[in-house]
Amino acid sequence: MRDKLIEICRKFMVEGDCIDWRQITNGLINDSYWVEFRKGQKDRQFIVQRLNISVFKDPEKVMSNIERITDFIKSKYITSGMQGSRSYMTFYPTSDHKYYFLDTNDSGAESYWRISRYIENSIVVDQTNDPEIIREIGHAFGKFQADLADFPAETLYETIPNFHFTPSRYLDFKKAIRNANHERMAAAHDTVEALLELEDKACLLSNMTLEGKIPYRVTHNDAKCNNVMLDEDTKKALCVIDLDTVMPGIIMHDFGDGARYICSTAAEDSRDLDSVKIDIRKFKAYTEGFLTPLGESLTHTEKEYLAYSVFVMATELSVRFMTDYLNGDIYFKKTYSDHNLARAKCQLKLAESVLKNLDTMNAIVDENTKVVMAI
Ligand code: GN1
Ligand code: MG
Repeated sequence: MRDKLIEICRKFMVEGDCIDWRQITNGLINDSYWVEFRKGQKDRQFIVQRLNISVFKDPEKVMSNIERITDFIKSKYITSGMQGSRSYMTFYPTSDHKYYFLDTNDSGAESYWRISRYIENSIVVDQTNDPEIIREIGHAFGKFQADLADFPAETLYETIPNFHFTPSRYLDFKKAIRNANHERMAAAHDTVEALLELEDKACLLSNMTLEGKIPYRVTHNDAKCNNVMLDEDTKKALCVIDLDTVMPGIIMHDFGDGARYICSTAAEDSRDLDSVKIDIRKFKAYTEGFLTPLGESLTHTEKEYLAYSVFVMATELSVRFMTDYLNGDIYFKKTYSDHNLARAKCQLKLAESVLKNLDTMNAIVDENTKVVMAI
């Protein structure tokens, strides 16, 4: 792999010797690597990624969105005197001025590669009990939406059509149920039934967008806590990464997705289902962080359904994991055979816990929002 990484980095005009590299394993879609090069006295670190082109079918559009968004965010930081800061991503072009390199192997298979600057002295967390870190991560995603509030959302490409349109996730799910093999269907039976029961409740927000009841914003659409780089020493949030799915969306996509991941008592794929619940203390910290940059711009409807979106996003993820399990694991990376089944069960358990705690969660949202406009 090292030789391949060096070959790719040369396409992006990286000079010097590769002195270290490792694979980054917390993403479930793309292949990611950290590499370090030394030239003279200077060491430089990069993130090298191979895009999953069965998921991102048009990598040029993905990179076009990312380029425009990073430029937009960067110009805000430069205007406020923070040039060269660790607050925005930097992608490197190839010698022919493209932000990706198309590699074709001997058998004709295509890979799209890109490289970005590694943000020095930074870490990500996958799970934490520290409310300060949770608040920081919530704040980073809220600020990401606030920074892009004046970006023309309609000019972005839809890199994965219907990504968070829950009814279309249910359609895929039902197709998978029809085609599943007997053994997998038997193992999944109770969870499948429970998810089908929840369909109307889970599709509520998507249906409201069709009726024009929820405004579109530019959203990240993959607000997992490991997509926020934190300063290694201070644990302050530096930069939101993984911009492949940045598209027009609703505030609930990021709020709900981020909360279902970081405010759970357990990991996303925990098999100890009795331990899986929404953690109210974590939810409070996350909500405070997320809504500080956005709270005053929320509509009544957004405010009303923010806590509910944690249920929607956990159910949607459960449906997506279950669909993949029934399809024979063709989408998400896995580390053991029924990993997607475990993920689906865990997210369902979390969704049920959110429904039971909605009143408390709504009260926390209320404390952190001032409504100044209504639609
Ligand atoms: C995928 O690759 P990663 O971990 O950033 C997925 C998200 C899911 C997430 C679940 C493009 O994100 O939608 O929420 O796994 N990304 C895509 O952990 O499908
Ligand atoms: Mg991602």
